[in-house]
Amino acid sequence: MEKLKEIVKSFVSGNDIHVAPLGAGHINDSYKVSVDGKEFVLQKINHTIFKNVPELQNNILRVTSHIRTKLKEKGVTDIERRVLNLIPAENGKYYYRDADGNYWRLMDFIKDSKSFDSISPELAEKTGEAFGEFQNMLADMPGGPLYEIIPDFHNMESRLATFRESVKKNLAGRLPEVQDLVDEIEKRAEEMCLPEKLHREGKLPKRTNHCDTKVNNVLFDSEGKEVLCVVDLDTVMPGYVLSDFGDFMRTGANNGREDDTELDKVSINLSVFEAYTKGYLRTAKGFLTGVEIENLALGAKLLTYMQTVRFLTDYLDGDIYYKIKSPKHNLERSLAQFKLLQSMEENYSRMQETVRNLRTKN
Ligand code: GN1
Ligand code: MG
Repeated sequence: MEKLKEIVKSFVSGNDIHVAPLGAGHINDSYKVSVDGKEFVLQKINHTIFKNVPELQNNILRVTSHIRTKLKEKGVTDIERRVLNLIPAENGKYYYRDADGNYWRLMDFIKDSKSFDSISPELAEKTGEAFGEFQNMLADMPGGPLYEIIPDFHNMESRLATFRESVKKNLAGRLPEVQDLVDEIEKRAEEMCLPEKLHREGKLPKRTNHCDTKVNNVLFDSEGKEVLCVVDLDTVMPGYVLSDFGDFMRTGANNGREDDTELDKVSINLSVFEAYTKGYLRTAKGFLTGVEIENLALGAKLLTYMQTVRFLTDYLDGDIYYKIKSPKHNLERSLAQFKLLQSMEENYSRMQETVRNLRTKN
């Protein structure tokens, strides 16, 4: 803890410094800090995943500065609770590199807030509204596209290319066991690469995406009623809006768990789908193009398919990317995601109809 206090001092000066572990993130290590009574969050940035920390911090700085400008224009008064605030280090940079080569950042702690790990239609609607407003505020961010912090992160063509390499190499010798699933993936490959094709044809734009649109990345006030702000901005980068929409549906509109082995429990929750779409379109409709709206439901299938492919790739590679809790965990995850995909396929016309209906209402 003494070492951590020294790191804190490279950002802010003070006498009475306290540091305690915070939360249970899988990627970065977080601490709650208090300096002479003022509260902060200190994070050690995982630079194995986020290889270019200066660009990472610059992305976050651009996004938060632009949102702050927008909030001021709207006359919002409690701005410090509505957007993350990075604190510069004494060297003027928004990160600090310690003697061991670790990267650190400090931001203000948002008081009296909470996040949710489970979902209801009511919560889904508010979450949709929050992510829609997030994209809406960033739609006119100056300075060109953000740095692509994980290249081709949600690019299906490139995910399939990696997957096919893994099938070919069959490093862990698991191919025979999963051949049926490989075939199912290949059957859908063309449909799932449609967004990349539309983009090349100039019909589908890239915008600023959040790229981790889980419900627990939205902070609510302490009563859980009102949205305060969107957090976890590490993966903000250029992408298709259908990706952010789809990743919420993949994680939030599932009646089962991401790695459920009881596949009967895994299916699309259409009430959550509808509620999120309603909230999302309310705030995002103003800037979305027709093609973007028409492909939202495809985004739900696409992100679920992508995750089926990513988990299976890791299983074929011998479990090198995702942490696993049992030897077949990646296969179980992949099968559960595939089950969710099948359920979305069965309900696809209803999902599309929901989007179409809500597009004209609100
Ligand atoms: C990873 O660690 P977490 O849950 O925030 C992954 C996402 C996947 C998700 C699947 C940087 O996110 O893309 O959808 O696992 N993040 C990265 O559970 O690869
Ligand atoms: Mg995350």
